[in-house]
Amino acid sequence: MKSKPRDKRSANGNGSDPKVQDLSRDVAVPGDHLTTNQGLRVADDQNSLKAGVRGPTLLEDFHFREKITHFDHERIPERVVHARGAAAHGYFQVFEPLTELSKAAIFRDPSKQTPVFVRFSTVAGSRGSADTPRDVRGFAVKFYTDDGVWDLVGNNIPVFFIQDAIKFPDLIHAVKPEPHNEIPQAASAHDTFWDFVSLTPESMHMLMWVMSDRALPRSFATMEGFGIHTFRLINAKGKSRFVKFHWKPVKGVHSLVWDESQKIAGKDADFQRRDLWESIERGDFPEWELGLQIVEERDEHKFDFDLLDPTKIIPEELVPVRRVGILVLNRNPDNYIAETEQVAFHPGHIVPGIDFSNDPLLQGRLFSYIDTQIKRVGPNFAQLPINRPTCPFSNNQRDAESQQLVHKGRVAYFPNSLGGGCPAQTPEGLAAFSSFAERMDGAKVRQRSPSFGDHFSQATLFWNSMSDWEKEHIAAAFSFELNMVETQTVRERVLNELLANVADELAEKVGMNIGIAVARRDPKGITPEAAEPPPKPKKGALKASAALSMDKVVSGIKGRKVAILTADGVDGKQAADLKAALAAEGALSEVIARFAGTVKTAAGKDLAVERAAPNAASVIYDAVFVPGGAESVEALLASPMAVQFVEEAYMHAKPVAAFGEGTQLLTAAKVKVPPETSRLSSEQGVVTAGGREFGAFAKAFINAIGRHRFFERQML
Ligand code: HDE
Repeated sequence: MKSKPRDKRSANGNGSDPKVQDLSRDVAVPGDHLTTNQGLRVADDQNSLKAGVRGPTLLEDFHFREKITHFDHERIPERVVHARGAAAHGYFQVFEPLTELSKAAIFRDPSKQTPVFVRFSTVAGSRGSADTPRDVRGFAVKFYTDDGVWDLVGNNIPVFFIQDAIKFPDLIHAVKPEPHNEIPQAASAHDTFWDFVSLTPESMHMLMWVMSDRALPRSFATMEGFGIHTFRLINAKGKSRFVKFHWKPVKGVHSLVWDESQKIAGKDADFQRRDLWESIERGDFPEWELGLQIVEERDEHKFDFDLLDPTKIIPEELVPVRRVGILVLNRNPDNYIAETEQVAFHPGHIVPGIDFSNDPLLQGRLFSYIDTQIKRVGPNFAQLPINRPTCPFSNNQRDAESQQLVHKGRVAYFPNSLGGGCPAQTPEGLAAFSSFAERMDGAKVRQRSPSFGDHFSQATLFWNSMSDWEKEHIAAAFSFELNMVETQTVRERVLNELLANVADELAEKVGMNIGIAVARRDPKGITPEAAEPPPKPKKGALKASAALSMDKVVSGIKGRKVAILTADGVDGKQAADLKAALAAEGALSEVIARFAGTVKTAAGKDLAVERAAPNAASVIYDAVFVPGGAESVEALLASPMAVQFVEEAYMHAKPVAAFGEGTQLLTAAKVKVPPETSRLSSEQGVVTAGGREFGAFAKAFINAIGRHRFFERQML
């Protein structure tokens, strides 16, 4: 039955003006009086009701029971994966109309800011785990568009471990803490993970990324994001093109190093969520550009990999990334559980103008996420403020736990005449979603396409695209993980059946570190586990892809944090001048001294101490500066903590700077300083000077911080 919809506005289930996109709806502000949940004013919230001042508590105490039982139920079940997360509100804005590519409302109007909520996460650790393990990071974006909610639920790595969703429970069981003793927390360095991946060669490309420093981002703001799967964009004429989504961080891609990541887990387990929170609080908003790689339908089969295979990237040399819009995170959540925990992402939350491909991993996800949200948050998860669309919504779904809406009337079915035919269907061609009418013809099979069979070429491409220091870090990561594996056959299998098929150099390096000689390779290059020999890369295939390396990334220093080591007698002007120079670039600095309070400068003034040394650690800073002042430097030289601070920062390849007498502390920390320390020198991130050159010195130090790390120091 066809009938016209009534006034669209009244179709909005929550009765609010659908034009107002205010995501702070339902924020509860404390009232003047403490009451029970029933509104009864409470006279005493300090003492439970007892039979006599020293007597037992009475069951009759309804206020006590309501308060405690509610407390007992405060947690919702943590996510089975991606449990540890942090999130923020913001907006997305397209640079120019993309109507030739997609009819999605979000891509139409460059003057429009579409609200978003973005949640970042680690995968393996539980909710209370540290922020910095070696792990993939989730990068999930909820767009509240005019046509409905669109979720782009991606990661910071562009490929995945498996090709078919049916393997996901196996992968996760293997990587999570082992079931008999719940060890290790938030780590892949254990037998079950390596056992599984060694028998699953399709994981090889992803393993390369996870063993690289990509799995140790410096902050959420300095990591890339990827939709991973191939999706479709559909324009108003119904034309479909394939697309891969990218998020390119405006602050550049920067990472930590492994030793540092492990130490941060102890020194500041909240390192990345703190960085996100604080940067938004001070107005330094994290930003990413949305990139699209577009492939015309007719080009679907022109690559030597399958576009539907989620273990493959499209190298940027083959299809450039077109930057089409900006994502800005500018508001912290008001409440962690209500927003960051209860946000419910689902790749099946899609809008007209975007559609799925047949990637078997994506297809499986379309089932999994709605199921998990119903279990985790409840069948009415979509009604919660953080999940609710900002456009009108109305349907005949009813009842279930925690129903938030009071549906009026007796009509909860379609078609109907008693409700005037409402809510009515939207004819195709308007803002309704209709699936792309892809032609399908196939036998019902449980099979992998042979075009998914090459598990090694792109792993080799990744290796070949790395700089020397990146290769060292990757080999060290494989070695670290395998040295934690107790089962010799698993270690051997990873080395001989995975790594040896990627690059001899990698296998040799890892083999040496783990004390196993690389077995002679099968001359046909066939891995014993693979059903089919891996197809040889086509002639003229790409040898390396520059976009995969983090080596040459230079960026502004906004948000970087510099430690300034001081004691009484410090040259206060140098400390203050450097702080000002850093602040002018948007960087942060902290004066550190043995005790909180102040230090006396050489000029007899008070300099505020911003962090006491026991609360500081080199690993939570990006660079270190030692100002001059003979008395101050003498005190620092006598402090093993101060010497170790510089030594460790240097070991982690960070910029290290000292002025005047400050250079003595660098020498004590075994930092190579030039023989003539009074002249400006800036070599491999070690910046020293004396005399009158402070301005040039500060500039050189700022340039060095923009390089982030100087790993070539370790390669010398
Ligand atoms: Fe997920 N994934 N996943 N995943 N995933 C979940 O949903 C799942 C996959 C990703 O911040 C769960 O709400 C299956 C790929 C992110 O809330 C669950 C498969 C990618 C987040 C789930 C995958 C992701 C999740 C757990 C294989 C990158 C966190 C809790 C087919 C493109 C979202 C939840 C947030 C969360 C299932 C593979 C990204 C169980 C079955 C590939 C960023 O539904």
